[in-house]
Amino acid sequence: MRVQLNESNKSMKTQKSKIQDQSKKIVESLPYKIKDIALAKLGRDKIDISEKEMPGLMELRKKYSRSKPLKGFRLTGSLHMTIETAILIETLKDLGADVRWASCNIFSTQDEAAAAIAKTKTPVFAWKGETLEEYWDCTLQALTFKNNLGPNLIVDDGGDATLLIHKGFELENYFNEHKKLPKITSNIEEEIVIEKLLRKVHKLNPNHWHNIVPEIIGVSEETTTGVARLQQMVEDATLLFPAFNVNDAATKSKFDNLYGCRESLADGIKRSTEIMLAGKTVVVCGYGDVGKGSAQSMKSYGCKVIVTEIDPICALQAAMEGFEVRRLEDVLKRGNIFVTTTGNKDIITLKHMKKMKDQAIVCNIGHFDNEIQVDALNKSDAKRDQIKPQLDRYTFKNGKQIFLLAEGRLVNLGCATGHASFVMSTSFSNQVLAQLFLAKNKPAPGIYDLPRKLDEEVARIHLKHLDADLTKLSKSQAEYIGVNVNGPYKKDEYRY
Ligand code: NAD
Ligand code: RBV
Repeated sequence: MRVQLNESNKSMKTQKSKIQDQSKKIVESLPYKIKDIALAKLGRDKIDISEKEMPGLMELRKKYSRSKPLKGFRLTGSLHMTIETAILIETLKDLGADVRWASCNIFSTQDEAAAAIAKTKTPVFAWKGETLEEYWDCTLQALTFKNNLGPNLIVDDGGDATLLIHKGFELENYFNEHKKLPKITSNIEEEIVIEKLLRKVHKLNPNHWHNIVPEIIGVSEETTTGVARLQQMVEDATLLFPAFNVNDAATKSKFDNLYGCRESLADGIKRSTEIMLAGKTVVVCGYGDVGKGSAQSMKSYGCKVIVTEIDPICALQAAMEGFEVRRLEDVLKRGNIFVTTTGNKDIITLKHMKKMKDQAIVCNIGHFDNEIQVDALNKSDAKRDQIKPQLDRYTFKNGKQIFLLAEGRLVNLGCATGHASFVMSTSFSNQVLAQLFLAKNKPAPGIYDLPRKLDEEVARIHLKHLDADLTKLSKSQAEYIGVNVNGPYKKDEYRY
């Protein structure tokens, strides 16, 4: 999809970057900020092992490490600081980029991965268990290069780096128009944190975001929710730079979201609770790509799976896979485990949790924690006991107890280590291809998709690793079905 920006934003894009005010640093100069550099050896060992499971990234290194197509580009990443991401970072560096990194979730960092990256003198700002203030400080650190310069390229997951820039830009616009800053009116904790941080930046340099935006070539977005945010910005005509939709590459969403969650959901639940899954009733809210993987996973463990959906097509798919399709209200007393996978808000409310049966487990694998009403639960009369980090037990007044995993944040990354390396290799190969596309083409603002041919290339590389033999299409067969012998083999609309 390609959508143009409105006129005012376009003229902004052509403005020359103003001279940076170097006297006041936007952030403290730090080589990195992580949990413990002594974990670097463990991180490096894990990276060495995982590299063998990430053939796509290794192939891209082989292809491009000599020509260094990302040389001269400042690149900010805001994506879970895991072992797989460490291998992505080292690929981007191998291709020449000057990289700074933060995680995109307060619980998803693998501290050993961050340590291994810090050890290579790459500025990384991430540790497991950040506060919200720390999280947004880390995002700002990742976005701020030497002399207060911003990035040329961004790898985003969920859109937080993109959001901070846009909010900062908007605040400066308000100030320029009204000669004062607006009052903070939000009552959402995270929004208040962001607004306060932006006011701190504004005090140091009232033009900081206007200075850095003209030098941003584009962002590549990893996940469904981040893409939805970008599409909203395009509709509102507020998107300030081009964006590449990595999520909707077939070799991303039809693999990572599905097969990745099929393994990492169970990993998160079991590492956290150590519960026997067989025989349990699991309610999976949402039956998109993540929901399909999650439901299949739980079924394979011997669980009885119930699906909730709003979309009749997805609901019918679930029913034809043999899942019971019900409304959440009607199965609160039946479920032992509840998983949200919708990318939507308020899926499991406080009212729902109050009605669940004793010892129910509640978790979310969607990108943001607002799928479950965690704030309301914390403000309710339920008593909270932390059993261990990312495992909380709530006891209601009537003595009934439920468990909440990862405080409602994505359970596979909060309670385990996210997806396995192989499937992240397909996702991250698309990330690298997107970055190469942005750096080379410097496209006009809009949202771009990966050409199907490259998607097929990503799949081809990974097929080799699984010892699979692909059938060769003959010339006459190709003509008969109307495709090229060398692909692409499907039309853009094909859904897989
Ligand atoms: P999707 O759009 O394919 O699926 C979401 C589904 O939820 C849709 O079918 C939609 O109809 C349904 N839904 C929406 N509101 C609902 C409601 N009120 N009740 C029941 N169902 C409802 O999206 P996806 O690719 O499956 O991604 C889902 C979420 O997971 C996103 O936030 C995405 O960013 C995130 N994600 C997380 C991981 C991870 O590793 N944790 C991996 C990939 C994606
Ligand atoms: N995800 N990353 C990992 N191991 O680094 N695991 C999952 C990892 C990504 C996945 O691509 C998904 O779209 C995103 O996390 C949601 O934030």
